[in-house]
Amino acid sequence: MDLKKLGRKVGKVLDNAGVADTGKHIREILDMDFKRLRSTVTKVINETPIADIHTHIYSEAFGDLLLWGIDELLTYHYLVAELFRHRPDLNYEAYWNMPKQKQAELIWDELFVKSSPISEATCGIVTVLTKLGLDVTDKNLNKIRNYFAQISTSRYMDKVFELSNVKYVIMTNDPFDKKEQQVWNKAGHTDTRFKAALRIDGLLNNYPQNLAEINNQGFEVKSDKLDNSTITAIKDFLKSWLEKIKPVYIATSLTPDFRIDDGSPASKIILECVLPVAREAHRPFAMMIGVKRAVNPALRLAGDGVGKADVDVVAKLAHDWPDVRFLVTMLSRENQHELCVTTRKFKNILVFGCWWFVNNPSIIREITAERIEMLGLTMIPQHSDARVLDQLIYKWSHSRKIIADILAEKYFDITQSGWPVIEADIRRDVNRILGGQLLL
Ligand code: FIX
Ligand code: ZN
Repeated sequence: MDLKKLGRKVGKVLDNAGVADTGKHIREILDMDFKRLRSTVTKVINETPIADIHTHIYSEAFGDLLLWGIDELLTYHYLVAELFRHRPDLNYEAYWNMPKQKQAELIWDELFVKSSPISEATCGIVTVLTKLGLDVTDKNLNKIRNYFAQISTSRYMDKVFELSNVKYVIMTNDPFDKKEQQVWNKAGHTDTRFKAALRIDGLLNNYPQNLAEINNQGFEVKSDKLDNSTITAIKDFLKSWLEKIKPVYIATSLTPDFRIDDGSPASKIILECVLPVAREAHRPFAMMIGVKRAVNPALRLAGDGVGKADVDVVAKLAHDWPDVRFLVTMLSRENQHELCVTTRKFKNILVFGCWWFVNNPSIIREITAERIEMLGLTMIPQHSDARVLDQLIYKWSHSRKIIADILAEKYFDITQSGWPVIEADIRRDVNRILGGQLLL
């Protein structure tokens, strides 16, 4: 007898016996075939407000650091890299000397009019425009621009948060950025949809260049040697920014060849400044590992590359600093499996997101399935890395779909072995991995 029929029969008996709830439960359990399960999982994932733990977008208080609208979407560095694939004849400087409007028109023409927008970054823009209800059939960029011209920043921001169902984003806040300093040194910002993260690449990866700035901010640091007084000054610098912006975590990106035991200034600052301060302030330290900056400098932001990194760095830090939480994401596809295994060994590692070059559907699917199989519901499957506000719409629409597919498969597997799965369970689990619970 098939389960559905059995479910209805047993449920009816229980109804008649006056225990309707149990009856409903039984029907729910036995009636949950894959399609039904997937649509329930999809519904729950779409209804769950997302905590987006890594972005490069800002609240309105940060003025023109906040990017939004079609021209910003089109000139996103992912599309700049693709433009030069389509137009190898194009001179880099000629492109950078163009006004943004012209750059956007060129990219629209090459990647959307003369070609089909099927790459992840181009199809993302199609998703944004259609989710906004705009007609793209005539591929008329100026008509699209009219839409953005007639809506205010704050109304559009509300719309984006509503359409993407994101409850808050965590920014990437650079203590060396002059515009950011102006905001934080004055009133700061009050939009609770935007939480802060203290990004310290400038301290670790460009220490000599930022020395003067640290001194300007009133912390006496010396150039060449990281002696005790400089170490103390750097710690005070970090503490002052923790106080000023109240970040959810301290973060940095690291190159593939980064080592924590090579005595380099970066490793010394991490071991003697960052981790002691993070531990004292109960703030996680987020490491985004595997980026090769400026592989092709002519492409500017679009010129960064990737390399396989040494996961032992993560294991050593997690081992040596058991009372510090490490949020870790790695850029290379080849690092993902080893990172999962290492994460199983250290309860103070929290893996998050499919970062940048692995933020593509085929790879998100692979990484997310592997993580669920090895880490269950103790990882954060995705972050958007949005640089343009509107990107929240497509990055979450695309990722929600993939995560829903994989979760549905996993739930289906256990239901087939007779494990009860009800909507409330799914909602609890999804809120855990996407709702920000794991960060608490
Ligand atoms: O280091 C980072 O946070 C990277 O995400 C960025 O540097 C990168 O440019 C980016 O936008 C990736 O999506
Ligand atoms: Zn980023």
